[in-house]
Amino acid sequence: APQPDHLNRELLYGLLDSYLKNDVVSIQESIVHHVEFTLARSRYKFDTREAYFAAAHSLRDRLIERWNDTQAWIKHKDPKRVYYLSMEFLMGRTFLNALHNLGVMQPYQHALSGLGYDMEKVQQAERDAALGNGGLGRLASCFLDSMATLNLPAWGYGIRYEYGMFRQVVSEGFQKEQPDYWLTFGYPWEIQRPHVAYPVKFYGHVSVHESQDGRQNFVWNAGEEVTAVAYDNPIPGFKTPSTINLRLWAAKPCQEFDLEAFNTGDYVSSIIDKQKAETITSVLYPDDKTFEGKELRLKQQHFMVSATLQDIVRRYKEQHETFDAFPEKVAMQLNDTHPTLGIPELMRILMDENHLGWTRSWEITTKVFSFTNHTVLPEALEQWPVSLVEKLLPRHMQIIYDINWRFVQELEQNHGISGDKLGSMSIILDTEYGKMVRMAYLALVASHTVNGVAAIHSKLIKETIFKEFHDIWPEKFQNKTNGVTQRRWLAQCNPPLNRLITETLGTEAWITHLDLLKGLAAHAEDETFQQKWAEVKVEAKAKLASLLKDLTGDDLNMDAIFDVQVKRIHEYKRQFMNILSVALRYDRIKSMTEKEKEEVVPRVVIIGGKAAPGYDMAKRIIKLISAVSETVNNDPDVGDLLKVYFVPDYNVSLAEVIVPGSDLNQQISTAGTEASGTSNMKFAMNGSLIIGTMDGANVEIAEEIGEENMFIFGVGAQEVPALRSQREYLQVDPQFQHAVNLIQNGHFGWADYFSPLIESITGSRDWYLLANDFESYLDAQERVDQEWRDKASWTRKSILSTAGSGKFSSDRTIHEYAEDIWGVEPLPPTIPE
Ligand code: CJB
Repeated sequence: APQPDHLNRELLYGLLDSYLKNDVVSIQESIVHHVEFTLARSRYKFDTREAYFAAAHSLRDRLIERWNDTQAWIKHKDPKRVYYLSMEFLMGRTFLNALHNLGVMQPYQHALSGLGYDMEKVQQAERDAALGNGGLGRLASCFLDSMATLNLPAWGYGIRYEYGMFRQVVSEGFQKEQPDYWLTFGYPWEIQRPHVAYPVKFYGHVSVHESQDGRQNFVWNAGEEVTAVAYDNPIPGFKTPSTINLRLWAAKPCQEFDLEAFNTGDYVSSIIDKQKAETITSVLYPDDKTFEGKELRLKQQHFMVSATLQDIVRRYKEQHETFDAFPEKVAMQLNDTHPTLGIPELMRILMDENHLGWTRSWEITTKVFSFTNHTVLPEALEQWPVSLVEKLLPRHMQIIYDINWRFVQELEQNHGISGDKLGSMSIILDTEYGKMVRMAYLALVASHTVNGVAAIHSKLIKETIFKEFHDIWPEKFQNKTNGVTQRRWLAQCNPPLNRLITETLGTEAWITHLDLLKGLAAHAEDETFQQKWAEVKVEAKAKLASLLKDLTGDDLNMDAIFDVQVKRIHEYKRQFMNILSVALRYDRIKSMTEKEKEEVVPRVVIIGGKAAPGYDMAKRIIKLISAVSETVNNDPDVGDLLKVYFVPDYNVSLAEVIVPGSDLNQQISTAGTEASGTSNMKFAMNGSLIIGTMDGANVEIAEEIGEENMFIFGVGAQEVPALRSQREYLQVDPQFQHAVNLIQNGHFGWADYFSPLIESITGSRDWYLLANDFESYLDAQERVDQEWRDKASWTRKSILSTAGSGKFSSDRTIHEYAEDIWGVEPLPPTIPE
């Protein structure tokens, strides 16, 4: 039990560890206590949702106890800390995760059932915290789980959006977005900290004052000020008392600023005006990989980093007199370029508020930041108009100009760079629409390390988008292949498989040392084990089938391959190619005799994912999937040989059912476009076979589990540029043409509506090379069917998928970040003798 030494250790330690008891009766008492006094309901009458809230509050008490101990201990030891700055954290549900990580699943289950509540139903009452779009946000959440489990002195920082990722409703095949007001009934996992609040400034102008020693002092006279209020979310580690913090900021009107306005007579308007501050954190931008350039988004970014840096600097200064030790005490990871404004903000804080000179400030700044790139897609790269940055953050724009000026000098003087090349590396880009700030370049110049998220991606960024920077600073570049937490994505979401693995390995140590899964390989050929493995898969499939039954009323064919593609809808991910092959499969079945049909391997194709609200093509793809689904599922000639479902509102909680229940998963992006992918890792862990291209982390998954245990197809990343330039001369595969014709000829209706889709894959327009890869994709699909016919062989591959997935634990990823980038060490909270 960690506490500073000067406190009364005996008294404190006496309370800790024994204060909140985890026997069934104590837990029941605490649940009932919260029913009565937190929810103010009667203990004689509360429904399942109230049972959830009361149980959540009871568990929250236990989280707070550990959180307090961990934080006091870290403060006492004052190690180097790492801060993970991210505009997105896609947390999903917390209840089950906290129960598992705290090791109190059993007593809570008994406590609830003793009170008359079913754990499964109680847990379903929780809403997802969906403060992220997709891969990037979910990665941040997996990282928090690993940082806590590895006992790292780490915190996450982000925004407490009031509206998270929109709820997707599909009506007549069209996506409709509905607001996700996830806080309606309160969020029991957060602790509001009204006293942890900072002013955040916007607009205004900069004035220069000469100080007595002749130095220039820059003063930012802001035009608007809002308050950032902290909400803390305890993140428990697994099998360790270590509980770290995710601090999310909410915008509130500033109380003190501009009191004059109230005295001008229009009191009510003044109040209403101030309330506008809250809009800054009202909504998550739902665009995955398209830079939008909205002023409110820039405000959000500055709001997040400004509050965060004030908090970090305040914490540092509490324990240190000077900034000398700052780089030895602080590491900050920028999750993509979204928090890059933290760089000029730290410079501003050091220079303008703490009166350090430029050189000292720059030296400190460049030692603390590192940054992760998550995509090479050009449309995702952030470029803010200088005019907008200048208006919103005038002092920051000056600093960015200064950083760039010195950088350009360095390029000229130390690297002999001049002319066009100088312009192409400049942080400021001159365009016909005016000057832009290239955020990735700013992040690169100021960070000591930049990393990609899978080996192939890290190689590509060095050769393409950041080539010129790699030429001068090769030592800055690293790879950190992504990972996912096996706690959520295997141990918790797939209890039968968890039990089988633990029983087979004779230990549950794999839950913290995922490499141990390779021990399963020795059993891959064992028939009895295969039998057990197959039974576990059937259990998981049954859960997925029941979810689909609830959604559609259909009973699924349990002998079918459950074939899943779930991820954001994007042209580069090629859901379109998937549905084209489904259309073809349908057409083939239609032309078969009853005898021929007996040979068909049945499939259930499941596709899910959200389209960015402004992404027209992606929305048309959803409509196409729905149209094919409508035709296929209602065709008596097809029966249960083929079914197609679009699962609406794909989110973390649905993934926790869909991933374990799949036999096959599709990771079919055009090679070189998917930076890593992380669902591929989750599927592999759960024994689902991958059909995929040599893209992102698929490449490393193939190294680990063996290409022969996957269905690899398609062109390689190195071939893509040449193929793109030859697209118009491609001899299109007749099957591809036939699938396209089916859609074009209105076989699934809506031919006109689908014509932009068809155009997008025709001739020279086919940027993502669907036509090139289609034949080889069909071939891989044929191999899938063949393999399914040999149950033993399929199961063997499924076992080997799980066995080979050990590398893809986010524990491994975080360990590498800690060692190679952050220089932080584990600090396990110790229990005193
Ligand atoms: N990614 O989710 C996003 N959003 C972006 O804006 C850019 C990239 C994804 O990040 C994941 C985590 O690194 C990757 O696995 C995925 O390939 C990438 O698309």
